[in-house]
Amino acid sequence: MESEDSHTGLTVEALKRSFLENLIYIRGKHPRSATQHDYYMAMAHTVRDRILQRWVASAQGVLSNPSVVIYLSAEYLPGPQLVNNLLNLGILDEVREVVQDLCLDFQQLVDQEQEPGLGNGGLGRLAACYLDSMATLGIPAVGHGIRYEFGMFEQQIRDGWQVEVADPWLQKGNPWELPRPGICYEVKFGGRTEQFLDDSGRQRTRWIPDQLVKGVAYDQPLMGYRGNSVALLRLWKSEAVAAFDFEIFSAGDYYRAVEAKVISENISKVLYPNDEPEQGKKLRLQQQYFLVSCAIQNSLRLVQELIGGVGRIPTEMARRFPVQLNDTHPSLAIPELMRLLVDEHAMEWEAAWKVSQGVFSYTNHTLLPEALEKWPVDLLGSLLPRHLEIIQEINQRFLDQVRLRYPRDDGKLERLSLIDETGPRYVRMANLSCVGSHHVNGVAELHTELMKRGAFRDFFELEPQNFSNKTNGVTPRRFIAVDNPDLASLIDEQLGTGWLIDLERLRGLEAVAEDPGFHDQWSRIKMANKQRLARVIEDRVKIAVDPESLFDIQAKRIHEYKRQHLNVLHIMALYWRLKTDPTFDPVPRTFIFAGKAAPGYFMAKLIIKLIHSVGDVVNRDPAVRERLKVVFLPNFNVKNAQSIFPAADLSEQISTAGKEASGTGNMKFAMNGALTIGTFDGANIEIREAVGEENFFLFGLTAEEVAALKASGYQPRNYCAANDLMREVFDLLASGFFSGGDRELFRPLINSLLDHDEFMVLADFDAYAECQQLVEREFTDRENWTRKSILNVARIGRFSSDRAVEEYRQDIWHMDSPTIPTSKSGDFLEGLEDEVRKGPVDTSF
Ligand code: NBG
Repeated sequence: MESEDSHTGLTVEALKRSFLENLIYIRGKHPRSATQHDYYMAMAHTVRDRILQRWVASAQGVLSNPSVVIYLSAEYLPGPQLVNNLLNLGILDEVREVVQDLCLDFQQLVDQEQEPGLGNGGLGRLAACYLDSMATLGIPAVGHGIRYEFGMFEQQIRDGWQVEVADPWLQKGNPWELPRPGICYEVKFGGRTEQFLDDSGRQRTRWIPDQLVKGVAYDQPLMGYRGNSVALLRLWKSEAVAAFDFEIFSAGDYYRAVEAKVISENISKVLYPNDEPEQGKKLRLQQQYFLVSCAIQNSLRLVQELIGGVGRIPTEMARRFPVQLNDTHPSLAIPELMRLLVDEHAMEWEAAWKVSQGVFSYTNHTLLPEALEKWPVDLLGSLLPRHLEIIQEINQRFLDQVRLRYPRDDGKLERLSLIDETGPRYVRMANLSCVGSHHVNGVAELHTELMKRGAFRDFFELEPQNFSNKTNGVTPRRFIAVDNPDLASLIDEQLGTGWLIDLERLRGLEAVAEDPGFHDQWSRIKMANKQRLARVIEDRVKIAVDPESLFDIQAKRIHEYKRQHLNVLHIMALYWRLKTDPTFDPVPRTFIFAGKAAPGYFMAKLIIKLIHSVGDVVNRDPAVRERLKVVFLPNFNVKNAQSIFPAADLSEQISTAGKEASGTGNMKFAMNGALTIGTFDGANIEIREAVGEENFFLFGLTAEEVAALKASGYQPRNYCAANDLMREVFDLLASGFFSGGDRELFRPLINSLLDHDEFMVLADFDAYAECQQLVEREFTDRENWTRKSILNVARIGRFSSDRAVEEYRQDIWHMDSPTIPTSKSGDFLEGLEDEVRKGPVDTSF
C-alpha cells in the first residue's frame, strides 16, 4: 500500500492501517498499553489527515479567485468533532467496521472527546452552524475567535443547586487543532498617544502602549458535508511577547518577569458567562480587543497577500472580504481597522472610513437592555487610548451629518451618539456597530421589526435600506444526521440522500404523513430515542422514567425571560390537582429540563433549585401514580443535547413575547419531530407559519399585548387572586411544602413574581395551562400526533443554516455563487515538489 493512501484513503483497509499507524506514530502506544483515549486520538488523527488534505486543496482554490468571509465571534460551540467529520467525509460505516473488526466499542471511543465549550448558548452555536454551512456551500470563510483555555463551566448539581466546575477542555490535548506559532501578532494595551509629522509632512498619531501581548493562531479546519470545501476556525491564544521580559529579567526582577507572562496569558484564559452585568470587567474588554486586533491584523495581511498590496485595499477589500460581526462583542474591529489603515498604513480618514463601512456588517442578537453592551469611557480610554480617540472622531463626524438632517433635534442626537452622556459616560457598542457597518440585521422577523421600532429606531430612520432580517437556521448535518441517525436513515430511504444539503426536500415526507407503515417506522424511531434518553437519565440522575410517557422538554439557558418557572408552576398545579382530585387522570408525562444559569444570576439558580425541589417531592409521591416525573439533566451542551433533541415529544419555547430574539433550540427540536408549545415570539412565529397552525401549540400574550399590559400598570397579584389553582400553588410553595418546611428558600422568587413579574409569567399562566390540556388531548390520539410530528419535519426545511447563509451571501456579503470543488483523484502529492522549489506566496493561510 502506498504511504500516501494511509493518509487519504477512504476504504476500510486504508482507514484501519492509518488508525494503527497513528496509535504507534502519534500516540507512541502499543495496543497492550493503549487506553480508550489513545484509540480516540489515533482515530481523530486518521480523520484529521483526510481533512487536512482537503483543507490544503481548498485554501489553494481561494488563491485563484480571492474572496473570503471573515466571521468575527467571541463564541463558538462546534461540539464534538469526530462523528460529525466521519459523516462529512462519508466514512461513518467504514470506520464503524474498522472499530468493530478490532473488537473496540465505537461509542466508547466517541465518548472520549471533550467538546470545546467556547460559548454560552445559541449565539455561539449559531456561529458554528454558519461555518458548517459556509463550508458545505463552498463559501470560503475564516471564523476568528478566542482559544479560551477554560470554556463554559461544567454544571454539577449538589443538593439541587448548580455548582460550577472549571472546564479544562484542552488538558488531554486537542487533536483537531494545528498550532501556528508563525502566525502571530502583537496586541497593544494602555499607554498614551502622541501626534507627529511624518516624512511627507502629514500630521499623524502614534500609540505608545504600556503593555504588549502576543496572539498566536490555532487553526481548526471545519469540513463541509461530502464536499471538498473546508472553512477555517482560527482561534487566538494570548502569550507573553517573549517567554521572559529580558529587560526586567536582567535587572534581576525574576518574579516581575514571570508575572508579566502570567498577565499576558490571562487574556485568553476563560470564557465569560453572559447574563451577568459585565460593565467594568476589564479583562473581558481586553479579550474583545485581543480577538479583533489579531483578527483584523491577520485579515489585512491576508487581503494584501491575496490581492497584491495595500494599495488595492480601497477597491478590493469590501468587495472580496466582508467582515461579519456576530453581535457587538467584536465591534472594536471597526476602530481597529481604522487605526491600522490611518495610523499604520497612512491612509486618509475618509478613504479608510469608506473601506471600513464597506467591509463590516453587524448582526444583533438581543434587545434585552441589560445585554446591550456599553463600556465606561474611562475604562476604554485607559485600555485603548487610541481607539477612544477614533471612536470620538467617528462620533463627531457622524453627529455632524445627523445635525444637518435633523437640526434642532437634540433628543435624536443624544440617542444616536456613540457615547451615552446621560449619566456616567459609556461607549455604546451597538451604536458603534450600526455607524461602522453597511448592513445591520436581526435574527427573526419579529426581532427585526422590534429593532426597527425600538432600540434601533433612529438608526433605521436614518438609513432604512441598511436593515434587513435574516432568520436564523441550524445545520441539519449535526442536528439530524449526527444526533438522530435512525431518523436520517428513514428519511434517506424515503427521499434519497440529497435532503441533507437541500433541506426543503423534506417536504417530500408530506406524501407519507398519513401512511400507516411510515407512521409505524416513525414512532418506533421516536420510541427508541426516548428509551435511549431514559437510559441516560437513569444513568446520570438515577431517576426511572417511562418512555411511553409524553416527553416534555425545555432545554436552554436558564433565564427569567425564557420562563422555566412558568413550566414549573404548571407542574406544581398538575401535581396539586393529582393530590387533591382522585378523578383527575392526566396523560403520563416526563418533564425534562436542562440548561445552565450564569454563575452570578441568583434568580436563575433559584429556579434550578426549584426544579429539583419540586422533582424530589413529585417523583417520590405515590399519590402521583406514575403520572408525573420531573428531571433535570445537568450540564447541557452540544454533546449532551444529542440524546435530548431526538427524544422530545413536546418542545417548550415559552419566552415572554418580544424577548427571545430568535431561538434555535425551537428549530432543533422541530427537526427531530417534536411538536412545539410556544409563544408568539422570535422564530416560533415563523416555525408555526411553516409547519401549519394546527401542528403547533400557540399560547399567550403577543409582544404588543405584553407592552400594552405593562403600560397599563400590570398587577401580577390580581392574576393570582383571580385563579384558585394558581393561588393554591403559591400558598403551597410559600408554606415550605417543596423545601422541607423552609419558608424562606423560595421567597425571593415568589415575591418577584407577585410583586413585579417582569416577564409576565402570571399573565400567561392560564393560557399556558389551557394549551397544555390541548397538548394532552392531542397526544392521546397517537396517529394524529405522529402525523403532526411528520409534518413538522416535512416543513422545517426553511430553518436550515444553509438557507440563512445563502441569504447573507446574497444580500449582505454580495458574493458570487461559489462552485464547490470536486474531489481530485490521483496522487495528491503530485506537483508539490515544484511548489516547494518555488517558495511560499502567501503565509496567512
Ligand atoms: C441569542 C438570542 C437567541 C438567538 C441567538 C442566536 C445572545 C446575545 N442572543 O434568541 O437570545 O437565537 O442569540 O441568534 O446570546
